[in-house]
Amino acid sequence: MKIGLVGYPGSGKTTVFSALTGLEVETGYGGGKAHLGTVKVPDPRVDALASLYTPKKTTYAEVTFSDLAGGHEGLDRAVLNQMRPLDALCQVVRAFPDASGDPADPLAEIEGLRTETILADLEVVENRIERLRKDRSAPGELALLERLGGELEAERALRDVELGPEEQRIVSGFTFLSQKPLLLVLNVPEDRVGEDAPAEVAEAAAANGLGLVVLSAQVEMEIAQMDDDDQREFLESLGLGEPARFRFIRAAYELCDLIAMLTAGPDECRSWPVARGTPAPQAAGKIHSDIERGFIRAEVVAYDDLVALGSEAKCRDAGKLRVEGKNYVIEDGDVVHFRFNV
Ligand SMILES: Nc1nc2c(ncn2[C@@H]2O[C@H](COP(=O)(O)OP(=O)(O)O)[C@@H](O)[C@H]2O)c(=O)[nH]1
Ligand SMILES: [Mg+2]
Repeated sequence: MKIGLVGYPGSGKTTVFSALTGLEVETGYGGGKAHLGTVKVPDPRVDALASLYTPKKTTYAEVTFSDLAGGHEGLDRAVLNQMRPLDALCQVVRAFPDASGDPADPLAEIEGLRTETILADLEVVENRIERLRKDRSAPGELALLERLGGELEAERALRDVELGPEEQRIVSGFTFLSQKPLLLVLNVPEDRVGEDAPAEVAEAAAANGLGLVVLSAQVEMEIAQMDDDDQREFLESLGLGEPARFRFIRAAYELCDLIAMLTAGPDECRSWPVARGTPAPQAAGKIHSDIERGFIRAEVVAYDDLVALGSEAKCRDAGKLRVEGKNYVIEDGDVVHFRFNV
């Protein structure tokens, strides 16, 4: 899963990237390089399992963030095209006055990216329609694209257009930008970290059906560079339980429609990223292809039950340990042992 930090120049993308990854990369207008970094997804459930099992190793799910190159002129085609291979987009929106004193206009940035992605998609749709009208090879696809073209002209993002499974299949090859899951990240001034988003920004997010995370990239970067004790002390002084970037990483993870499958034992406690709706054998295949091939059954306890009762043995006694077959769909927070045979 690759999640892109996108947005206007100077909105704070590279600063957010540094805060997330701990990598020191050049910010500001000199920082025109693309960066990739892998980040652990903080999950208190994994921490709780680790204190229950005291395993040799504790492993969190990971996601990869990319900070796109260039874009000094705004959201030009080169920048938009870099978004195509990404699974999801997080738009960093500037809400702090920049060094030149330029006031922030978060609504204009949100509307700007929306418009640019819709226009880029419309261009792709129109080119394809023209081709299909000439060669008459795919009437079904033509009809679908004409419908999507109408939606885009009416300024609707494709993520808001309902598609059947077959339509979804046709559309998936186009890497439409306005169809990608999108999360808004409002980058606020240092003295507003504890506050809610301004009402008009919250309303814009809600109207577009988008998630919204408020943080200060500057503050998050400073926190990320402190040692653990200083971090804890600093967060307490701000009245915060955890850095805002943890909330952001979890929201970005959920944006990709990933859930956490948990495994626990004396060797390792671990969270595995699994696409929502994955049946047990395929989920087991994330751990090892042998387990998928030789899948017999999954023994499952819900995380909440395990933590409430304190051990798998107690879950078994209380009838909370379920034995599931190959059609079982893994749920978020399932703690699983797979039985298999190779
Ligand atoms: N005051 C303040 N400055 C920030 C914040 N985030 C980024 N900046 C500054 O804004 C400038 C542009 O940031 P950068 O991360 O390079 O933006 P990008 O062009 O979106 O990658 C840099 O000088 C940053 O130090 C913030 O939260 N507060
Ligand atoms: Mg940058």
